[in-house]
Amino acid sequence: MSSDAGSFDDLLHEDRRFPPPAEFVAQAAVDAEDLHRRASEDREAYWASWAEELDWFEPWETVLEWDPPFAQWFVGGKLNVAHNCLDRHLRGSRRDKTAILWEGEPGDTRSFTYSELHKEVSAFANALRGLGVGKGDRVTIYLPMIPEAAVAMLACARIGAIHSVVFGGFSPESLADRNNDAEAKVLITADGGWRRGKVVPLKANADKAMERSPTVESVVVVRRGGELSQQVDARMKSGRDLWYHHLVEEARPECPAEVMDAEDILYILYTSGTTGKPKGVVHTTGGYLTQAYATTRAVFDLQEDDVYWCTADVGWVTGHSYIVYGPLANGATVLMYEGAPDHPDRGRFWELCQNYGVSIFYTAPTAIRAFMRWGDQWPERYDLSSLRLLGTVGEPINPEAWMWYREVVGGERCPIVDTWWQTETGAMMITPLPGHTETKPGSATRPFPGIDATILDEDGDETSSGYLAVTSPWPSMLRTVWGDEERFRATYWSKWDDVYFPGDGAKRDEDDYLWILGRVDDVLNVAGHRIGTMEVESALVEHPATAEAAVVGKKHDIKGEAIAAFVTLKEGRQGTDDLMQELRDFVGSKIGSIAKPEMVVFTADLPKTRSGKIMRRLLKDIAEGRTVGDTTTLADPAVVQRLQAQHEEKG
Ligand code: 7RM
Repeated sequence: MSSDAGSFDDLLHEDRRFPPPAEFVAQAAVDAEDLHRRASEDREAYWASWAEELDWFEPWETVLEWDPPFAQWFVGGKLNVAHNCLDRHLRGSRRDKTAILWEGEPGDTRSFTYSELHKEVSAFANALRGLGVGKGDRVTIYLPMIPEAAVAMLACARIGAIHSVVFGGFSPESLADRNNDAEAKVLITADGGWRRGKVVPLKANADKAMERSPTVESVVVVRRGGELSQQVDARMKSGRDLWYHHLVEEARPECPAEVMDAEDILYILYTSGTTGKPKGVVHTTGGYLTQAYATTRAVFDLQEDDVYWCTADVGWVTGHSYIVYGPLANGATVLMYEGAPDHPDRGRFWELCQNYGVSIFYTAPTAIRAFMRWGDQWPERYDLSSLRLLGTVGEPINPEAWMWYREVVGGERCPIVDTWWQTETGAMMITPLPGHTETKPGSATRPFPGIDATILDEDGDETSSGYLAVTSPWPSMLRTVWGDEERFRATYWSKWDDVYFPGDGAKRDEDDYLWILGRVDDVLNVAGHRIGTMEVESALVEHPATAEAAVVGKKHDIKGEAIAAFVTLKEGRQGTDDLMQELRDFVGSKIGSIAKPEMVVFTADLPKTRSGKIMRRLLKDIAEGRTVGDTTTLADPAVVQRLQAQHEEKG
């Protein structure tokens, strides 16, 4: 687990309570009691009533077919996600409502009304069709946080192509792995993007990835502008690379939306697991959109004139469900920001909130802890009175950060929704409803109406402290792992019979509130990003100096967890500071900067059980400076003593 047990006991003694503010109770976007009642009377009819709020070309015949672990929702129904996010809003006054407000890191701005976005998406969808992309083909999207990221996703959805968005911080190698696993036909990237005043060279990375991406036939390049464009211009490979703006200029702006089955795939999103190879989580169309739509409306209490900002990157699931699909299906005005929160200074987010009149703000605990550390003076310098609701996602939030968020950002008036969910769940699962739920700092409270989540022990019996479990299928659940049904079964459905295992530990308090404690598997959560220990280990052992490597998470004040690597070297190699730096950079180049270990410890041996399993628990104790617990199962207990002495020496 990502934190030590002591703090969880403290959490359960948390007795601060925050009832929903009266304005939220009075004007809530949904009637929470009605939702709960309908969900408990007839769960399927309840979800169907949410689905009915969307536009369907043809109605479904059956709400749910459950053949564990395979669920089909809204069977036989036909719809198109882009149609629901765009065309549906063109009939009335939303036509000229702002869909996307965008600000680049350097301060440049753009915006799209729903009708403008519809036109841009349709033109690009035609362009993709022109490149031979059809229904079911895969398209990789490797873009910065610019409007074209949303346009590209929606254009794929419009023609029934399956997108696979790869976070712009991933390395060329990670990008190539994902291109190959999905057998992508087209790659969409940009000349570059801005991050902390520097250009992220996406096209150069894409070029490297293309050296071993044999299935990719065309590379579409968005001109983000800046000094890089000219260099990129010179390197456009004829017959392969195409400028986005040329394609869109030449394309017709009308493009009929493909009629998709409710169970056709909308996207693949790669996420880290317990092996060295990320999994392609598969989401489909009807159920996914229904739950993304429902939770956006209910959890954010979305009202027509809200300005909504989710600070995630579209490269993560939060960006998929809560920047693009959920908000746009609701006809919301979404703010998108390209860059870092501390550029040009640490007030940037609050300046954006003030300037755009942001009313709903959704971010991650790691960001909140960083803001807290930077000091109250930054938020206090700006007028944040437009904010009315705050959200968090990505990892457990400590009560101290929760209280700071409430007081300093939310002016003690904004309810906080702590939303638990995963790439695999597609949409929020456990969360307060702001006009209904009394909140407690650090608890995600209770399941969303229509979600059956509980806590089970190893044997599948209910307990108040154990593993989080989801006991019934839900509309936006992952359908499989791309190309690896066995892994889908093994990872999520083998712990108990027909019950989903999310990989998190949890506790239930006396009010039946759930407290999510973090991962119980070998998945780290570094600054809200999922990284598999095995992924980092595989990268480390690819370095010629490394013999063996073990990676653990180490508690970190801001990031939640930081990566600690224990490395044994090949005969004749010296564990120097230079090599330490080289290994860190090596992991960065293999996976991406987010995976760079913060701490590298060279050791002659790793602590192993007699059957040869590395005892990561002990390494974690060492990394966090704790006295090492039970070592009786170790093959050679002296290894740990040596490591601990070495660690203490270093301080
Ligand atoms: C949306 C997202 C999923 C993992 C999940 C948890 C952790 C997410 C919360 C949380 C405590 C929360 N997708 N997690 N939200 N833990 N409270 N509100 O983050 O696939 O990248 O990560 O994140 O461990 O399993 S994800």
